[in-house]
Amino acid sequence: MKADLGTIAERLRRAERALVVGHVRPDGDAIGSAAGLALILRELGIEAEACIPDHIPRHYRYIPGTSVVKGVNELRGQGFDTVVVVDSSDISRVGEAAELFPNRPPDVVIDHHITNSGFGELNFCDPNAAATCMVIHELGKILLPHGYSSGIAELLLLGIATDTGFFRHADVDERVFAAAAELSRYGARIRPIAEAILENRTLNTVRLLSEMFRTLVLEEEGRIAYAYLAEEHFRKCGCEGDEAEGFISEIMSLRSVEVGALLVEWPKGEIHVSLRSKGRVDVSEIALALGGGGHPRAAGCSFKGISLQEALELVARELRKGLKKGLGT
Ligand SMILES: [Mn+2]
Repeated sequence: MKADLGTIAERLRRAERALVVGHVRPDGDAIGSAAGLALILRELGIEAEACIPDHIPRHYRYIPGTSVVKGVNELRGQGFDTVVVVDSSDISRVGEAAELFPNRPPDVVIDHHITNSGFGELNFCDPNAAATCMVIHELGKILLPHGYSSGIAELLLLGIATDTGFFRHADVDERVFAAAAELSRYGARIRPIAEAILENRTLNTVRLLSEMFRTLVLEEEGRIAYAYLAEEHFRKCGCEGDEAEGFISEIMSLRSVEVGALLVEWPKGEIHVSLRSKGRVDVSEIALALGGGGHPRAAGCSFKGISLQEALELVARELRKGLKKGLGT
């Protein structure tokens, strides 16, 4: 059932051992909201763990508070009386972490994806929130009215900064700046976050980026752009799959582009697609048509068992349809 943050705060205060879970292929918002909420609960004297059910890209580890996050295997066999799932639109997003709370729904779901299915006992989803960390901050103010540590504040700022493309996206409004100001007052610093996320590429990663641009295709006077990275590109450059993170925004940095896609084949046999729009095209619809999901300006989907070439054709076709619809032609 739907619940307000006051009801959720009441429920969380009754927890003794809590688990906070983010999603597979984690981003800054998943990591920041899982780790941030777990640490807020610890400040309340609750035994709380944060779980990310997947590999955490190396650059997030530069933010000190992320060290609290554990993998699924480290948490097996432990009982939790309260399970919270954050930043995930449906239960499949938590991957193997679902094995930590078998045969029951999570007690609380906190999210900002418009497609959230409401799979918890208590659900709070605010599609107008620029990040799940925005919601965690509101909840944190209810749970800890006298404020919380700079470490927690920095984790929440990480999620807000990364989900808004460092305060660039259209959903950056007064609420976002007000939250950032409050977190800053609690001691959060944007500089270490910017350094960890934006200024942390290795030379190999930059070489991988130039490989990506070699595969770039532009259509419709450059309004559609898509590129790919095959597993061979990663091997050739000595890179891991997560090192292509943020590359989609390099495609979107092209002036002409309205809608863009990046297909990443990693590991071999899996293709992960990032979709972005500057506003006129709704990429959540494109993602949905391809079996994925997300937001109107940032979405994604995955393929298994088809070739990169086949995936490129499927994606290109939906991009063309999406552009037509978006331009009203
Ligand atoms: Mn998010």
